[in-house]
Amino acid sequence: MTDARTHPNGRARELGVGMIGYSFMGAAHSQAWRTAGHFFDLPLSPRMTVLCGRNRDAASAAALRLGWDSVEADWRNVIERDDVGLIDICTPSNSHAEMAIAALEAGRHVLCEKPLANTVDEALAMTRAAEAATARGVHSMVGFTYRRVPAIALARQLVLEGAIGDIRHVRAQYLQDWITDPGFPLVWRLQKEHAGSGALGDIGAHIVDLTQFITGQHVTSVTALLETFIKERPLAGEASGLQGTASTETGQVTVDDAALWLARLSGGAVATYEATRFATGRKNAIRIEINGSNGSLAFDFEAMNELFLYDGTDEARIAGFRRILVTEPGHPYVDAWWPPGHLLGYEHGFTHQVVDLVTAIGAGDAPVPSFADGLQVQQVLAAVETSAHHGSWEKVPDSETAVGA
Ligand code: SOE
Repeated sequence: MTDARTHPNGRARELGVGMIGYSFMGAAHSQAWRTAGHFFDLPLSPRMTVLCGRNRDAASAAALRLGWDSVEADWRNVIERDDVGLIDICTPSNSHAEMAIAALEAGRHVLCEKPLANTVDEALAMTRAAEAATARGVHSMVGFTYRRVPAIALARQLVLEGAIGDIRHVRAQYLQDWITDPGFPLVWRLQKEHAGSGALGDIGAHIVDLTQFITGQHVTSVTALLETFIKERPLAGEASGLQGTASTETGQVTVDDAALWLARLSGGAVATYEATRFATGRKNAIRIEINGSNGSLAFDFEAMNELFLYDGTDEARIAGFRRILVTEPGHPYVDAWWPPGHLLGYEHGFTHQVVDLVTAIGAGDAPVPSFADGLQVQQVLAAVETSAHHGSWEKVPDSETAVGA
């Protein structure tokens, strides 16, 4: 069942949203729910019905700040509410499976932050629940938000149109530096029981999804190494988003600080991946370069409105990487925003994610990336971990086989 009452303005039915979690991702998702319907024509009108957090006082303060109508302290109550048709899961990844499966079984659409889960088994159970729910008209999506950055969506269009020919090389890096200080506390993202893995799942998952999205090829095998540079850190006092205060006691870091791997892709391309939170000076640099038989593409999220295209058919005298400022009305998602050259930012990807999700739900279509797509990324992450452990080349199982198993 979905809550879809007629909107007072008569234009679109309402879609009641219940969001669980309200930290960094919760704030980004709130911005998207607040904004999407004001800039894009949506078939349903999202209503920010309820925000959920275990600490009711903190959740109430967040609801007020972020624009939610009401508050619940127990996520099970959110799923039961008949004014909620969609559950948005913005909690640490160890809680995703239980929440998403319960929500889908209760007939609520689900948007779930990445990585889909902490293990392949959890992701598999979520995918099975999602596929059963789809048959009942209940939809789900995993939040690989960066797909919705206009320059990334344009890169995919160009590759699919054959602008750079056959893909030979994929080079992907996700570089951050927010834990380089050994005094930085042991926040949940550094604990395996909460986060599943470190840089690998938190940011490596994004570059797996992005490279597969842009190229249309999936990772078939990997060989990897993982490194944890700082093995013990002060326990966290207060933590919020990517910040936290340190206590005097210390604890073990149980995840990777950096993950590097080589991969083969299904269409014959070879790839290198690097995900680290120790790239001093790089704040949120998602760098992707793709070399094809006729040209290349290059992107860096720290200049997210730009895409570089090298056209190998250009005369040598004038050949070179061309900087495309991806702010033209004809570029993906851009028409709804500002005049050319008036740049978009980090939060726009989240708004586009809501737009794509609500558009698909309104049309009765299955949104992408699906939980099955999230499972496939999880299988790549698992193969990276196994490879790093054994020093082996690991095949990534075919996710359809895994789901049907
Ligand atoms: C922390 O590394 C983080 O917030 C990730 O969890 C997000 O997915 C990424 O978008 C920004 O960095």
